[in-house]
Amino acid sequence: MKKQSKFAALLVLLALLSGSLGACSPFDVGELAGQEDTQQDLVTVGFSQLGSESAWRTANTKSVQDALTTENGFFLLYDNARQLQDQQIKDLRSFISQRVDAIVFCPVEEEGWETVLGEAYEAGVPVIALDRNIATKNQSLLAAFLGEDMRTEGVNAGLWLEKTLQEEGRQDEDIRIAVLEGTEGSSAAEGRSEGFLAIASRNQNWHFAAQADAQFTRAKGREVMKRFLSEFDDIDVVVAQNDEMALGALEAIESAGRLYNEDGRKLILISFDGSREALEAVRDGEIDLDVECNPLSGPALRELIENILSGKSYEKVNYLPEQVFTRENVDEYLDSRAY
Ligand code: GZL
Repeated sequence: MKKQSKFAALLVLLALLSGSLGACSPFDVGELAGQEDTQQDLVTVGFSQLGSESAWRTANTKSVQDALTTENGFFLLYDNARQLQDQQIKDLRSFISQRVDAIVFCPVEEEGWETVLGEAYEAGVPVIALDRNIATKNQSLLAAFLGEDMRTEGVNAGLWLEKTLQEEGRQDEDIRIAVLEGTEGSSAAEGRSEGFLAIASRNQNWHFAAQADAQFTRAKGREVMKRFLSEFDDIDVVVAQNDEMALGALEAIESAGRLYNEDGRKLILISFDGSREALEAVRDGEIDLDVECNPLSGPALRELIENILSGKSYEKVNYLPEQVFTRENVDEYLDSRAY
């Protein structure tokens, strides 16, 4: 498309320079011209990924890269912002200056995007929020959202715990809950907390003994859980807002010998994502519930971009299918787990 002519011209110029400097150019101008032609047929997408903090994130990045290939008609510019919102804002400005056809980003936090998204809007570049969403009143700043319904994930975790405690006859027992929260200000952490709280608030016997940001990482999950265990000797439930933190917490719990209390009652461990490694812990009776959060959004993202750019109708808000995993159903899904 029009935007690639500038990029292709640069390629031709570089090739001519390398030719005139006597360097052996890896391709002649003719070949480049061919590349220039194909370059112009590709849809250029700028993709700002928030980081690589979890198996979930790695699978999400791969899903996008596998869908937005040159064979599928895309030229993908990719950047990993390493959990830094300032870097993501720089990424978006760089994509705008390169006049890409569309921008996709996984916003590391909900707030702080109005200015740069306003610049994209003025430049006529549609922006899709992927995976996580932003908190803005001006919904025209985003062409669309494609991701997961984090609040429903939190509600599903709360409903499962409520049902499980009732089945165990513990609906009136004091239940002490520790929460390992994801990145502060992220829609994933906010949504899961809000959904779980909606159920917790109707169970007066549930008490939040401790909660802390463990940044969606295994190391922080282990570190924070170790601290919780040293401060509290009566935690009944741990809610980890992703598998990495749950697996880190499990290491700390098991090394402290606290997976079962002195009465032989198991500490209930709830997680989110549904990664293979965590589902193996569900199968082994260590994690009790894993609420799926689907990272494989590449194919749906490709269709959404094509619809936006071709003027076809499309949904502004798009959720991926998700379910919950327990010991009762995990075996039928474990082997086919893509991540
Ligand atoms: C959720 C996603 C979260 C995952 C974590 O959609 O943003 O970020 O639950 C990841 O594993 O770090």
